[in-house]
Amino acid sequence: MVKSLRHLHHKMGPYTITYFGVRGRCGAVRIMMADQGQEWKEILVDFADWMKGDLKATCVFGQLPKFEDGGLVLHQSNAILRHLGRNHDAYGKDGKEAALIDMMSDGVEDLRLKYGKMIYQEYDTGKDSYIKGLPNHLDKFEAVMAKNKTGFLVGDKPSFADYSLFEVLLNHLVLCSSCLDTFPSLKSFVEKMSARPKINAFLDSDAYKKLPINGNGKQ
Ligand code: GTB
Repeated sequence: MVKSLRHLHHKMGPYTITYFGVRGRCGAVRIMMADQGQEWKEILVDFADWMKGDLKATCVFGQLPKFEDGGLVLHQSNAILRHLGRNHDAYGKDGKEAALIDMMSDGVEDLRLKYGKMIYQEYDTGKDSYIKGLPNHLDKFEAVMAKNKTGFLVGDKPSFADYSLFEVLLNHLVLCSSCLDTFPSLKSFVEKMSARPKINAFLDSDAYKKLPINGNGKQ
């Protein structure tokens, strides 16, 4: 057992993130690595450099983030989160939990996409109606969180879906500081996740605070 764990550990890292100087699609990845006590290297890419196209040409889907785990090169932020989930035992205790975690992660992705569309395409005209419609999305997560009773979406410890939900909720609290007031389980989830010592230290670091949430300065 000890041997196989050591073997698993040996396969991890060093981790490197290559991304623009924003939280964006790496916010949850960074919070998860911080909470798992994992160190990583950051390569921040200037958008003007990116526009030259050389790095883009090497990216599987022509986009960042790029994540490296030793010789493994990954793109797609949710694939990165799942990989970290497998590496750090944050992907459920069995196949059924893993399936539920996938479901919740896809639900977070749906919310992330709506948020991104509002931020990048219709901030000035769409922000108010987005905030008005938000309870209709948040209540689904509230119901799952309230039903599970452990303080996490699935099982009794954080999964990659929890880190993703936590990060998207932090962004929504910046958009609308009262958005969780009617969702006690989500509010307590954010408070408890924020208070986890390694997350608390990371959220308080310059490395985190210096990065804007989004690439266009809207939040
Ligand atoms: N599904 C992919 C994932 O989850 O990883 C989506 C990745 C994605 O949208 N990447 C964007 C990208 O590479 C950056 S995130 N865009 C460049 C391109 O397509 O050529 C959003 C974003 C936009 C702009 C900045 N910025 O200017 O600093 C930062 C982040």
